[in-house]
Formats: sequence, C-alpha cells, structure tokens
Amino acid sequence: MPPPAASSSTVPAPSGVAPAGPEPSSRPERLTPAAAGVAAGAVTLGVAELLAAAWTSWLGSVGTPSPLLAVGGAFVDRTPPWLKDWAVATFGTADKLALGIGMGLVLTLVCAGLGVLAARRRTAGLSGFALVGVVGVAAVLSRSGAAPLDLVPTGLGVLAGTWVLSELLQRHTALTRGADPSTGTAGSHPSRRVAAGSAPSRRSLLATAGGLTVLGALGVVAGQALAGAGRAAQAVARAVSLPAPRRRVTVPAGAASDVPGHSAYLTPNESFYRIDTALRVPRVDPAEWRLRVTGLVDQEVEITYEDLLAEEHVEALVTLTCVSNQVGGDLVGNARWQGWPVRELLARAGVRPEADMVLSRSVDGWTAGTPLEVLTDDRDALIAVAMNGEPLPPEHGFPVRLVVPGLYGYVSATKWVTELKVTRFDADEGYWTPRGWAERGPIKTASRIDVPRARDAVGPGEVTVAGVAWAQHRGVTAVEVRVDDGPWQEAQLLEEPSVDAWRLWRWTWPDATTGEHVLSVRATDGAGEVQTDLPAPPAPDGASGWHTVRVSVG
Ligand SMILES: Nc1nc2c(c(=O)[nH]1)N[C@H]1C(S)=C(S)[C@@H](COP(=O)(O)O)O[C@H]1N2
Ligand SMILES: [Mo]
Repeated sequence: MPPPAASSSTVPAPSGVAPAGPEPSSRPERLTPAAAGVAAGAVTLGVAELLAAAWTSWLGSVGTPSPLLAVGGAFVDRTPPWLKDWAVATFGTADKLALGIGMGLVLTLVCAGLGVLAARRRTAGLSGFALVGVVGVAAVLSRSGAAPLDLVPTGLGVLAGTWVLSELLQRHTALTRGADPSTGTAGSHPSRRVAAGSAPSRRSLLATAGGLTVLGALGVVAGQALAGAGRAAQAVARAVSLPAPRRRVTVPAGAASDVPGHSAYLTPNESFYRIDTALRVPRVDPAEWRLRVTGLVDQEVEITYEDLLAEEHVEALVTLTCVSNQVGGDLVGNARWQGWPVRELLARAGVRPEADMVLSRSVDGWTAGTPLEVLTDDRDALIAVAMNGEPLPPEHGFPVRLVVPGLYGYVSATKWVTELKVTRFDADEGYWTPRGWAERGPIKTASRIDVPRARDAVGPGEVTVAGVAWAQHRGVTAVEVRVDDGPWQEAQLLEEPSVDAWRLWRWTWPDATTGEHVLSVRATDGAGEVQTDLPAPPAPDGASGWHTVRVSVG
C-alpha cells in the first residue's frame, strides 16, 4: 500500500544536519527487543553447548547433544549437490568454518526478529523462540546414536533463553510505560517517550543484553573447546603400536621430483585433504571399536582392533580423490596405507552369490556403497589402520577406515568404519546417492599442472612445467602438454611404483616467448584411453576436462 501523501512531511535532512523532528524511525524502540532476542539466543546456546560438552566428555554420550553441531549436521545431510559443489569450490576444506559463520548470522537475525516480535506480541514471540528450540531438539534427536537424555542440554538452554527473553522484555515494557504514564496519548511518538524519559535505564538494559550475549558466546566457545579437549582419541592414536606388514612398499627415488612447487610423491598426513560430513571428528576408542560384517553372508563376523592388528597386513600406495575435486583442484592426495585386505574378511564371513554391493557404515552413520567386485578382486582394497607409517590421524579415520584403489572417496573410503553390510545395489544406497551423486564412482583419468601456477611470471626461454596425473588402478602411460593451440608434446614420466597411485611428470618448455600463454595437459591411462576434453562439473560422477594454466612470459 502506498504511504499517504502526508507522510512526505518527513523530508530528509540535508547531509550533516540532524533532523529537527522526532527521531526518524522507531529504531531505538526495536533495538532493545532485538538485543534482548540476541541475548536470549546466546544464553540458550551458551547453556546448551556447555552442558553438551559435559554430556560428551563425562556422560560419554555417543550422539550429538550439541544443538549447533546437530543442526549443522542435519543441514549438511540435506545439502543438495549444487550447494555442496559451490561450498567446496568456494571454501575448499574451510567449508565447515563457513557453515559455522553462516549459522551464526542466521541465528542472530532470527533471534533479533523474535525479540522484536515478542515485544509487540509476547506470546507469539516467546512461542517462536521455543519453536526454534524445538527444531534444535529435533535435530539432536535425529542424529545417529542419539539417546533421549541428549535433549537435556538443548532443553535447559531453551528454558534459560526463554526466561532471559521474557525478563528483559518485561523491563523494556516497564521502561516504555514508566517514561510516560499517560500511555496511549495521541501525538506522542513512543520512541521519543523513552528517549526523553529514561536514557540511562535504556542504556543499562542494553548493557545487560550485551553482557548476556557475550557470556552466552563465551559459553559456546568454552563448550566447543571442552568437548574437544575431553576426547582422548588423539592420545590413544599416538600410543598404538602397529604390526609389521607382510608386504612393504618403498617409493623409488625416481618417483619423486625436486622441481620447486611440484607435488611430493607422498602427501604428508598434515597436508592431506580432508572431506567428510563430520562437524566434529568422531572419537573412537580402539578398545571399544568393532567391525561387523552383516547382511548377505553365511555367518556374521565381528572383529576387534586387536584382532585386526593380529592379521597379516600389507602396505599399498593409493591415491585418494574426492568426487568434488574440480579440474586442477587439490582434493586429491597420495599415501602409503597399511591394513588388512577387505577380501580376506569378506571370505571369512562367506559372501552369498546374490550380493553385489558392500554398504560400509561409519560410527557416525555415514555410508558408502562399494561394488562387491572391487573389494574381492586382487587389488589392495584395505581395512586400513595406518597412513604413511603412522596410525591414522583422527580426522582421517582413526582407528580404522577403508581405502579402495580406483574409486572416489564417497563410494569407498569410509573413515571410522564400524560395519560392512553385504547387500545389493537394488536394496541399499550410500549416503551421497539419494543426494544427487552417482551410485557408482570410478575415478576419471585426470592430470594437473602444479608449476608454473596461474599468473606466475616466467621465462622467457626455458621453462619447467611439472605436475601429476592419475588414473587409479589403470595407471598412467602418457602425459602430454600443449602451449596455446600448438601440437601436443610428450612429457617425461617419473617412475610409477603403483598403478593405484598418481604419477608425477615434467616437461621442459624450450622456448617460451614473451606474452600471455595457455598451457594445457592431458593424460593417457593404462588402457590407452586419452583423458577427455569434455568439460563436466563434479556432480554427479566427477569433473572432467583438461587443466589449463595461463602464464605471462617476460
Ligand atoms: N565416515 C565418513 N567417511 C568418509 C566421508 C564422510 O563424510 N564420513 N567422506 C568420504 C569422502 S567424500 C572422501 S573424498 C574421503 C576423504 O578422505 P580424507 O578426508 O581422509 O582425505 O573420505 C570418505 N570417507
Ligand atoms: Mo569426496
């Protein structure tokens, strides 16, 4: 509805001159209720997160009593592929931090809005606030491993927050009325009443709300820190002593490169990419850990960590790749893994002939659906306990994960694995499949230029170009580089100790001429198949296309 013509009396003041009339908006009237709403939200979360830390650390809750982590986790579970793509492309492995900041902003706005609503219509506002609490409780109860007791932290937090909100608003109302006893007098702008009558009390009310907000935020930070510190997984991980593998692998010197900026053949554990849906790294005590083989088997089998360490282990060089990796991206890493072949455990259980898939499940309920044949053929599909000679780091799956050569991580590389359900593709599906990702995820042949990097200044003259190429389980038999639209030139391949791992390559650009140039790369796999130039986004089954780098020479 258009404003009545009379409202044009609020002529904007010339810049630098304060308006002469009443304050231009009812902002001060809304500020206090909004601040009260934010304070109530902060107190809710502060109380809930502190209690959740106690639940996790001392009550040993295996669910997600933290409402922030539960809501965040539920959100992650419902992320459509385009959003996951965008988030990974934009934030990379900082996607969890970005999610946290986004949730903080949304919650602040919602709480501020509910505060304003509650100042006008108390019941509606407080009910809205409680409703947000119910969403939190529902999220907590929906997480894997949730027990009824897990709702207590969020429930008590919401009670505390609702009380704070109604208490602050009551004072706010008292102020508003107290400033002008003739409430409802026409012509007296409400904000003016307050501003004129009780600026100091308003200020102290705002200060109280601000103080409560800070306290609440501190509670959240302390809660997260305490929950983290209460986890012993890291210490335990360091204490584990690994058995000697039956077969060891060594990396020949000829597989690695000394070109500055070139990928290391083995990616150090600290810099290995991490992708998972776990907002907090699961804590798994190896003494409690079990791996169960269930489903279409002759007999169910359950093994302990000790049992697993007593089996004959092998080592294997396997390059993991995330299906979300963009062309030229870095969601790929190579490691020396140690573990027990999956096929030996499956053989012990006796797989029924009608089975064609293994649904592996992690302690936090995440699942991957892996074709049975890649777990039973002669490749090194491992129940892995070590990465580059160290027990698995907690964020890479301690104590036990799966590593399967040739498949993207989302259909194979289950971290914190606790169950292998032998099943069928037409009966079960992995976590990402109903979310828009392909049922099967063999890794596409790919190559990447590491140096020079985009927009590096190089040359003129001789320029070293170097990078990696991967076609897991098929191997890389050729890499070619091209300058602008020139002919493809054969790159020098470094040694390939395993077809399951990436291969480093380099090429000397003999005569780089001044100006802008585009370098392109493509690989050929062990079957003689040349990497496709057809560009495809990561969803649904992995990106494709040639990696190009624009450099300026001179
Ligand atoms: N439990 C669990 N395991 C998981 C995932 C997960 O979300 N949860 N993500 C998978 C995906 S998508 C990838 S790419 C690899 C990444 O393994 P990394 O973090 O050790 O590099 O782990 C896989 N294993
Ligand atoms: Mo992934």
